[in-house]
Amino acid sequence: MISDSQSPEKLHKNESIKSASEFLRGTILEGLSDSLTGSMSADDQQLTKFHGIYQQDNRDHRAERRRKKLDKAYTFMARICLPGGTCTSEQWIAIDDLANYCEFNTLKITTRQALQLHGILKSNLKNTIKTVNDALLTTLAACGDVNRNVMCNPNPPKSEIYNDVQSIAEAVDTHLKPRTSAYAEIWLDGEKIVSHGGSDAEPLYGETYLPRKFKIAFAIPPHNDVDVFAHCLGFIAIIEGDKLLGFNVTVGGGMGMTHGNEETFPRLADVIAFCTSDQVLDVSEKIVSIQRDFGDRTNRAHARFKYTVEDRGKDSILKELEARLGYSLEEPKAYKFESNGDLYGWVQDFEGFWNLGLYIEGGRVLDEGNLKIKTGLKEIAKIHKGDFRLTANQNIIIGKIAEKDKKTIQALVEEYELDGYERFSGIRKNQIACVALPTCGLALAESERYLPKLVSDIEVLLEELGLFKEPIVIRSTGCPNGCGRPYLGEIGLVGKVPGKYNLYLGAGFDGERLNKLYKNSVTHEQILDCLKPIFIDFAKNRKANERFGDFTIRAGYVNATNDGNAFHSDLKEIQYQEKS
Ligand code: SRM
Ligand code: SF4
Repeated sequence: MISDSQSPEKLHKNESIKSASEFLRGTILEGLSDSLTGSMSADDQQLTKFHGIYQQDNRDHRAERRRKKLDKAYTFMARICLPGGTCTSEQWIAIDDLANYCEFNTLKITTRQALQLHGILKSNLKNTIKTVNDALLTTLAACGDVNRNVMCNPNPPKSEIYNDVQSIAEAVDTHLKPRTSAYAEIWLDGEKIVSHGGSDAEPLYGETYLPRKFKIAFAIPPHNDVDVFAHCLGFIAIIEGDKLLGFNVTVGGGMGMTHGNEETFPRLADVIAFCTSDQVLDVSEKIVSIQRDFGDRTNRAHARFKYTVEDRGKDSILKELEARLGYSLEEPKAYKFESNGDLYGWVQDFEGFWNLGLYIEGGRVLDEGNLKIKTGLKEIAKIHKGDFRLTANQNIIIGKIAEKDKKTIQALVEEYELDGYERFSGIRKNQIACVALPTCGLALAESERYLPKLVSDIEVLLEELGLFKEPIVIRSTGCPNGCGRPYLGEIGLVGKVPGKYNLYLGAGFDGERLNKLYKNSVTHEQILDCLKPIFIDFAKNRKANERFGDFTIRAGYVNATNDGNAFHSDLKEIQYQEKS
């Protein structure tokens, strides 16, 4: 049901790439067998995203290669879906082994509980995807204009309910997967199926799929570690005693924006209704269908579901949802979030198993110098009989450890120095950095390679003020797309140009309030200059238990972003003033 304003001549060119692709085939197979180039055609690069694959190049080498008149050093990134961030030890080992054949030899734990392999040569792409599938995992729909990896609170289960919520999240993930056989055909030597109709039709998505990417998360209060309000569609578990009553439904969250274009903005989702567990699949499917039909297919900068909700209003979305469901939903129920960070250390779950939350800087699982995170986690996987759970803050939980295995795991954690969480500052333990350079083609500035250094300098300030252990959420991204959800950081840094960032303050510690621009385009030194007096003020004048983000608003440094869409309004003086 595409409206008149979306007449074929006005549609974005990606729409015709999708519709001409025969359900995501394009000429990917031909491109893979072309050994003259390490790259794929521009149209196929749009299509491989639906298969979880991005063409990239190592930007650290770009200038030198240009000087030497060499083509870019093309490789590919593959994103592996792990609904709720969960995988087995065997699966971890399989992906870890694959990383050994990639340029960077790392695993990246993403902010959406998936795993990324960076630096795969085209000639090794098929084998990589096949191996992922042999491990009973998939890259299908990890990216592209479809529903992505469904997120779920990975905290140690306090009751069977936590496992139930995870199962529901997995069911939604499966239900919303594209049905095309192109994936099997291209990567798994599947049989070629003539498309357009027959068994290869996409009953939900149709041949043009969604206007843009779509994201879903499940949160179990009081933990909002998945940042449920940053998602297109969210489900907040409502638990009474030992019963899962159902879920509050949230719609219209998203982070991405463009510098200098106020028509683009991060937006927090609205809570519109309550549904029972049995209704979740239906609600998910119908909301996706609403976005399929009403989302803007003419302008990709305005195509996310958050703009559909913003433009049409949440009440009209609820009305349309109920019309498509054929029944009414109940009013939302009360809930309370306390934080969007992770739990670290040993926690026992309701079955008596132990779970160990480990801090992984920037989510980057690597061996470098004395650092042996990759080897350490692999050694654990070799003996670990439980599961691995990736968190939305790019960390990892070694889950379901039997009492008798606890000592052995702890010994490995100590041997490979994975126990840093015991010593780290509160701000370090609450940091997120997106990938950015050298692999992200959209990065304007460093992020993953920069934030830890900034945090080290900030720690010096905090230590002097007795705030070393204070949990403060700090997030950075190399551009305004928002992959590290920086607009939900009590301190947010968003790259503008190399070495310069916009500095945002004032998000809620519980992930329920966006931050606000405090200073425009500041350097490393200027960021520290800006933060120092605020930290001093905070140390001296905070109220008992007051969070840093709340304080920056009460003390007048920034205005609060009270509405999900009021990010750009009420800005105070934002230019950085040199010290006189
Ligand atoms: Fe993202 C594009 C990395 C989570 C918003 N994101 C990209 C690309 C693929 C760059 C590109 O298009 O060429 C980045 C690849 C970098 C690399 O080298 O690996 C990239 N995004 C990531 C990851 C790996 C960041 C991380 O350090 O963990 C996260 C992978 C998640 C996953 O497993 O699926 C990641 N991206 C997010 C999030 C956070 C979230 O979903 O909770 C957001 C903000 C939420 C949202 O979607 O609104 C996000 N990524 C974007 C956008 C902006 C979308 C928009 O609405 O404007 C882009 C650019 C685009 O889509 O055009 C983007
Ligand atoms: Fe790349 Fe920007 Fe996303 Fe960072 S926020 S990974 S720089 S697209």
